[in-house]
Amino acid sequence: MRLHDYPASGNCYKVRLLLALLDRPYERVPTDIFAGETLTEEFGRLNPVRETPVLELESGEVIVQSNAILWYLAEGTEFLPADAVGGAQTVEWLHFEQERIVYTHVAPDAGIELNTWPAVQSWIDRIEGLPGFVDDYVRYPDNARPGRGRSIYDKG
Ligand SMILES: N[C@@H](CCC(=O)N[C@@H](CS)C(=O)NCC(=O)O)C(=O)O
Repeated sequence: MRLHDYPASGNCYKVRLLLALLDRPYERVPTDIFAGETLTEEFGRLNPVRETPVLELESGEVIVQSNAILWYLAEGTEFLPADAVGGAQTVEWLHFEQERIVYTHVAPDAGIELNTWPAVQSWIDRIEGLPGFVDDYVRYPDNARPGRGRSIYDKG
């Protein structure tokens, strides 16, 4: 598997985290979203929306949208309950995360005080205690500032 990945993206971090928790090998393809690397023809063929993460499977199939990638990877593991309520609660969490959190590290910037959300904090504590947990999320570099780079947000 090949993951097209931006280190400072919470959406990419979620995928790296699940891959680490599942101990799945993969090739990481660093993609600087603020250096125009999502604006190339090659990247546009992978994901016409020009966003990371993108997961390329060995079969050649491509999965985009971080939560779709998480769902694919989690299938058949303890991270995706097989029962209807568990599945519904997983979808609930994935939507809540995209709407309000975009992984925990950026939540303070999104105006949410995580420590006032006991369910979120207990989720973080549980995940951080799992074997294989990695925290390789990095802060946005300088070229992410408005006017400094080339991305879908700022074509320069
Ligand atoms: N809903 C999408 C959002 C993906 C997204 O916004 N990706 C950002 C990084 S977090 C990106 O690659 N942006 C491309 C750009 O800035 O050019 C997902 O969850 O995968």
